[in-house]
Amino acid sequence: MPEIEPKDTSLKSLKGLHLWHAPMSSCSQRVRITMFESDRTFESHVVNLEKDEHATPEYQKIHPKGLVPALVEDGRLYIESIDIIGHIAGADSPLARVRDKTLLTMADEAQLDLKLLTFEFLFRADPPPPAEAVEAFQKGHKNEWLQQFRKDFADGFDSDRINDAIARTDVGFQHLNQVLSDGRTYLEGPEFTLSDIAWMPNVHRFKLMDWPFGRTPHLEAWFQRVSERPSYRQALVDWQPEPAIESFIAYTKSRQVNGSDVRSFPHFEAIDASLDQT
Ligand SMILES: N[C@@H](CCC(=O)N[C@@H](CS)C(=O)NCC(=O)O)C(=O)O
Repeated sequence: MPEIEPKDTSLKSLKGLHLWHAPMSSCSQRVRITMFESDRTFESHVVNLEKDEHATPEYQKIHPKGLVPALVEDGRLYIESIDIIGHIAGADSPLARVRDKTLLTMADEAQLDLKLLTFEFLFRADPPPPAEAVEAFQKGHKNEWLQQFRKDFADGFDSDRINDAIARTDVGFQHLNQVLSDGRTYLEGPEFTLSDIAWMPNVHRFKLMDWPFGRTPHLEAWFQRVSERPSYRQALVDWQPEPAIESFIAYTKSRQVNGSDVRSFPHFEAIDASLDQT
């Protein structure tokens, strides 16, 4: 669903590119990388997700699901990060030379597992929000799926749900590793494209959890290459608040010490056990 009719009709009079985004949201990161790689400048509207600014009536008039990112170009509103990056790059650009969109669709579908695992393995580092903030979010945010997700997070996710998300994420990364195993430089071949951009934030995110990327060496080498691009620093790394990253790293270490990190879940335990037997 790339373009939608704005409920907030004032958006129709905006000129140029306007992006509603959040510093550490993976969907926003891929949009900013595309902006940078396409040499586009935009007016930045930061939505503070930690302060639940996406639960305000004003923001939900911009994005009907109350999510980031949202893009307005010359009065036309676009949501869904994969559609947005295609729109920014333009159909005829080298970035858009993506053969069959499989890897873009996979990146889109990986979002829910990335979200669950981010909340579990990174955001749990923060103290739980005060009761008033929880109530205000539940009252204000109209996205029922997100309301339920927040409740599940507060109650503690079921360990099978976490393990299933880990297993699906691993299947995705194994697939990318397989694609790259023919020695290609980028996911679609010799050229850097939107497929690379779509996956850069995901690999970056899982590195914060100390995901075992040693099992997918071609993917690891690809990430090393793409993370040397100026867009990675300027559109992703430079937007991250340093204290948040330090807290994630410390939290990941603490879960490793107490044996509750990503690698301790049955999916990886089973793989490690089978490797021990070979
Ligand atoms: N499929 C959507 C997903 C958008 C989405 O889930 N955005 C996240 C950030 S990456 C968000 O707004 N999360 C708010 C929350 O978790 O409360 C897209 O690709 O744009």
